[in-house]
Amino acid sequence: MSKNETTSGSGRRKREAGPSPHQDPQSAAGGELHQIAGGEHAALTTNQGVPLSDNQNSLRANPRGPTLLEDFILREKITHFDHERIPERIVHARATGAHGFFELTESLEAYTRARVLTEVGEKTPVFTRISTVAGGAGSVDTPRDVRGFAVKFYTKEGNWDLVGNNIPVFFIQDAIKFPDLIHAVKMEPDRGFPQAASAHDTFWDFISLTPESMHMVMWVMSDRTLPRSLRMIEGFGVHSFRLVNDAGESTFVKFHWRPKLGLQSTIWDETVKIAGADPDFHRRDMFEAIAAGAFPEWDLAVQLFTEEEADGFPFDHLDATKLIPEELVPLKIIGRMVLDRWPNNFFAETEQVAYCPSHVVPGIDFSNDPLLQGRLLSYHDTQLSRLGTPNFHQIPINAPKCPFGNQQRDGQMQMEQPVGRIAYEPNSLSEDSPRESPAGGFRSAAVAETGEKGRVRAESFADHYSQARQFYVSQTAHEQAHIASALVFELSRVEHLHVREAIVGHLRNIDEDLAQRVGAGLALGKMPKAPAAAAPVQDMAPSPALQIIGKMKDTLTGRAVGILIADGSDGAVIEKVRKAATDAGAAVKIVAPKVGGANLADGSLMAADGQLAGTPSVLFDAVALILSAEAAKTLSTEGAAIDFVRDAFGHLKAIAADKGGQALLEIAHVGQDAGVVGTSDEDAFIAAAKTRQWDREKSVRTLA
Ligand code: HDE
Repeated sequence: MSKNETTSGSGRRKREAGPSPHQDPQSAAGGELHQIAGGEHAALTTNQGVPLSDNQNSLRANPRGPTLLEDFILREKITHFDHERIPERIVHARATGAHGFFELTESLEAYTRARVLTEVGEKTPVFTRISTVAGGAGSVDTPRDVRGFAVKFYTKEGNWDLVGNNIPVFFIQDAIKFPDLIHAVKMEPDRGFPQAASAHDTFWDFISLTPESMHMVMWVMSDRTLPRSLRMIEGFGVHSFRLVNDAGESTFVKFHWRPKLGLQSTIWDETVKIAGADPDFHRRDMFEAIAAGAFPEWDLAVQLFTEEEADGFPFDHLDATKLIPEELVPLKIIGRMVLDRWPNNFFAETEQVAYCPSHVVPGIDFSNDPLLQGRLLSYHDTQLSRLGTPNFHQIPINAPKCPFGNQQRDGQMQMEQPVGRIAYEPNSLSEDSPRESPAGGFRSAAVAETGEKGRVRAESFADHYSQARQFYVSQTAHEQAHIASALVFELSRVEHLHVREAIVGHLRNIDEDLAQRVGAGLALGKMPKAPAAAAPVQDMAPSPALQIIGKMKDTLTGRAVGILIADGSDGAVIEKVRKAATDAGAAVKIVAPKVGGANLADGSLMAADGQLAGTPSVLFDAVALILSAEAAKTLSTEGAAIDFVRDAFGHLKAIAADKGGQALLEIAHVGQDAGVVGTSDEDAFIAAAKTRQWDREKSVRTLA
């Protein structure tokens, strides 16, 4: 093709408008200096500002000859492309990020001088990044995994990063064990798999030799690690931090995020299928919610306690494998976070954002939790490697939104141009160079430290099983069955029998019934001996706040209903069900065998939001089947239709069906129960759609 035949590219196409939830595009595109005379677009240029005449063809010696080395345009473009990737995060590589604000509703003035926690009504901008842990940046959104929950508050006194997880405890007690934990869970080094999965030998081998991980293991095996939406997870700062007031007095604090939509998880079989149906399930959900103005929201709550109170707890709060039950120290809601703006650019913001637990502001300080202490080193170090320069704070997503400055200089990618001859402090040569702030500047809490130096674990960290037991006994029977089944699934993937046995041994220290169920699920035959516990296992009072089912909200807001239609469907029934679900707050999507739509009984054409084969019922919280008898017959040989109804039933979802819909249910051998209702009773459908039909589960799968 000769140059003149070129048709695509920089030519005359308008920029795509697209559904964009951006509300505050910061960057009016550069390049206005290069307007083509009479043209409507800015000129496409090299990075040196040279306008391009042709972006489709490289420079050839002749039309069929070699490409010339002198083609600086080709070289610049390809070289830049070659360097587009930066090292992905060693953990938490896969994520969704969004902008928003934190609004304080309750002052913590008595406890802290941090203005972000004392100025009621103040809206502090935030950037929040929610991640999986084990998988690479291109892995799916829905493995069984912990979710990272990192919030950067751009406060008036500098950036405060609250870098937490959706589980309030962690696997290990000391930072020195972290590289081993992560190496064990990541893909095995000789084979390069499994990706984003803990169900393999090296993870469970490490866990079997690390009894302190047992509490976290209970959480990870629960449906907490299978969230329905990132908008429906809790967040926890995990460690105890300190709040420090004007008088220099400090109080311990644990931070909690509570989702407005309540908690909701998927179930394992559903999660596995979602991964295939939509690898970006969570990212898309957040994008669509923000685009629709249904802004994800969380309350920020704190647990406050003194050193003396902590001394009375039956565990050590400096041990990150322990939580403080809400029944012991109640949660106090102090504000809310709303995520209302999708990033302008995924790489510039979600990828380049650099969180560090060491980023605190005056009035917030650290505790001696040895895991936290290690994190204070790790995150800054990892940013140096990922972003390649100590100037990463100058990248817009990382830069404080308050004035900042010091005498640090130079380095790679220095974007500032300091003026004058002063690059040190103190100095007497400059009147306006930055100085210390003795009154308002950051001061560490004056905590007395005594005792002997040594590589030791505090005796108060020795109890590894009591809170694991408390978590398990606090769950509903359905949730307990899911935990037992998850353990059976994961351990069934472990090739080494001694590792399976060792885990079941630990479970015996947690709950004998759980251990028996898992032992039976693995067909162990003889139950292994429980290892000696380093501290007596205590029976702590059950804490219903640890459940998911107990925290599910009676609402369809944030949830989705899928309506399966085909040629001959009744339009009036479709509209009735659509209205009922929409009125109840659900997002409704029409699914049809062909994306162009279906010819309804009255002859009209109804467009579909999704094609049946590509829009399985796992993408919805409840489904309606509105079909003619003829269509039900046609769909009887359509695997996607059979899976649609079988999965909806198997995943414990409400199903509304008209006569044709019922016929399809029969063809698919799907049973009947209180969650399967006629389309004439919208109220019954909506009520059933707000929950899952938990009692159905025993009729559809064998749980441990
Ligand atoms: Fe992290 N962790 N971590 N972690 N972590 C990182 O920092 C580390 C831990 C958490 O969205 C890394 O920027 C050590 C607990 C989140 O960008 C790295 C230890 C908790 C994120 C790192 C822990 C977390 C990270 C990798 C044991 C919950 C993603 C990339 C002492 C409270 C933040 C990066 C984002 C990321 C180290 C344990 C949460 C390597 C050494 C406990 C949410 O620095």
